[in-house]
Amino acid sequence: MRPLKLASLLLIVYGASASVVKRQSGGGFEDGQPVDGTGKGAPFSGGTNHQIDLQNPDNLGQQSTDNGVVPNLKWAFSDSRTRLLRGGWVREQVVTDLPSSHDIASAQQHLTKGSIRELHWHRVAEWGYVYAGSILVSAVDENGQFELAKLEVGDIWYFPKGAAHTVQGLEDENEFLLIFDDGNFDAVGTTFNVDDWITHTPKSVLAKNFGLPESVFGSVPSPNPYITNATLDTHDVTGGNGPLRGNASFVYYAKDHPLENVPGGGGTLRIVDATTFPAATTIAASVVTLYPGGMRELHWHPNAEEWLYFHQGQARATVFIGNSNARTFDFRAGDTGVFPDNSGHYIENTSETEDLIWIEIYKSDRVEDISLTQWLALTPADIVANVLKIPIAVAETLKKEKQRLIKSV
Ligand SMILES: *[C@@H]1O[C@H](CO)[C@@H](O)[C@H](O)[C@H]1NC(C)=O
Ligand SMILES: *[C@@H]1O[C@H](CO)[C@@H](O)[C@H](O)[C@H]1NC(C)=O
Ligand SMILES: CC(=O)N[C@H]1CO[C@H](CO)[C@@H](O)[C@@H]1O
Repeated sequence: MRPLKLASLLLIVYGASASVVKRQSGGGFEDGQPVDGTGKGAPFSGGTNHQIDLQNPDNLGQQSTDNGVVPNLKWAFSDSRTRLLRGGWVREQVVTDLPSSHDIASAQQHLTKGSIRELHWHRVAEWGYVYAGSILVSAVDENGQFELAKLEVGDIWYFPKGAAHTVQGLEDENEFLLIFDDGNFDAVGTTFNVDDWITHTPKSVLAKNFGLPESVFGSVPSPNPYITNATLDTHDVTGGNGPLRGNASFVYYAKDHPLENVPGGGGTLRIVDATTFPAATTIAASVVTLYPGGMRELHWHPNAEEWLYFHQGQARATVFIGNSNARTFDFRAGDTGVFPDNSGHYIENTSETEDLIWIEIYKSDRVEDISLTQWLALTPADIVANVLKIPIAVAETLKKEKQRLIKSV
C-alpha cells in the first residue's frame, strides 16, 4: 500500500511540476517548440517561423529514431514564385529548389477558359495530370501523326521528348500538374516556344519556308507571353498520317482502367506506367488515396528515385538512406517531395478525418517496389527471427502478399 501511494504521489508531483515547466518554457512539439518532455531540448529564444514549426514537428526533433544527416527532401509550391500570365499562372519546382530531385522537375499550371499554353516542345518528356476542370491537348509526332484529346480530372498525358504540343483550358478554371523527366528544367535548351522561334528567324526565311508574304508574321508577339488568353473555338484536325491510336496514343483516360488490388484495404491506388499507358516510357506514376489513419507500408523502389506531389491532406514519412541516417518529414497539400533512389520509407496519413491524396512519379517505364513485410515473409523464418531477434512464430505470421496501403488498426 505505502509504496503505491508514494508512487502516485510522486507522479502527481512530477506531473504538476512538469506542467509548470511546460508553461514556463512554452510547451513542446505540439506548440512548435523543440522540447521533447524527457529533458531534451529547450524552447526557441530567437527568430523562428512559428507557423512552419507548428506544421513540421518532425523538424523539431519529434522522432527519436531520426539520426544523422539526410538532406532536405521537401519543397512547397507555396515557396515558388508564381508567374502571373494573361489567362492563368504557373509555379515551378526545379532542381535548384529541391536539389535531391535529379530526375524530375514539376509545375502547377492554371488556364482560364480558352487560354492556351502556347505551341512548344521540350528536350525532355512531359507528363501531365488534370486535377481541376478539363483541357484540350494537341500534339504532333515525327511521323505526322497527331493527338487531339479532351482530358478530364484524373486523366493523364505524356509527350515524348521533342513532341510538338499545346494545351488549352476548356472549363472556366482548369489546373494540372506538369512533370518533366529532368530536374534541371529551367536550363537553356530545354523548352522551345514557337513564337520565340518565329521572332528570332529572319522574315525572308519565314516567307520562303511557308511560301507566304513576310507581312503575315508581323504581329507574332515578342517577348513570348507563354500563356495566351483566347476565345474557345476548337477546329477539328484531319490529314497527315492520322491520329495516334491505341498504344501510340499520348493520353490515358482514368475511366478506361480499373484500380489496383489493395490487399491492405487502407485506400485506393492507380498505377499508370507503360503496362497501362504504353506511350509513357520514361515517366511512371501511382495516384494514391490513403484513408485517415492508413499507411503506405514500409518499402523501397529498386528502379528509381521517387518524386511526390501531395494534392490533399496531411502526411508524415520517414526516409531511411542507410548508414543509420533517417529523417522524418511532415507534408501537406501543395508540397512536393523526393525520396532518394532505393531509400526505405513509409507514408502515414496524419489527419483524423481527411483522405490523403498524392501522386508518385518515377523516371522509368515501370512502377516497382519491394515490400519489407513481403521480403521478410518470403525469407526462411529462422533467419528472420535470428537477425531481428523476434520469435520464429512471429516471423511465420508475416503477410506474404504485398499490402500496399494498410488500414487504420
Ligand atoms: C485577352 O485579355 C485582354 C486584356 O484583358 C483582352 O483585352 C482581350 O480581349 C482578351 N482576349 C480574349 C480572346 O479573350
Ligand atoms: C499494347 O501495349 C500493351 C502493354 O504494354 C501490350 O501488352 C500490347 O501487346 C500492346 N499492343 C499492341 C497492339 O502492340
Ligand atoms: C484517424 C487516424 O487514425 N489518424 C491518424 C493519422 O496518422 C497520425 C500520425 O500517424 C495518427 O496520430 C492519427 O491518429
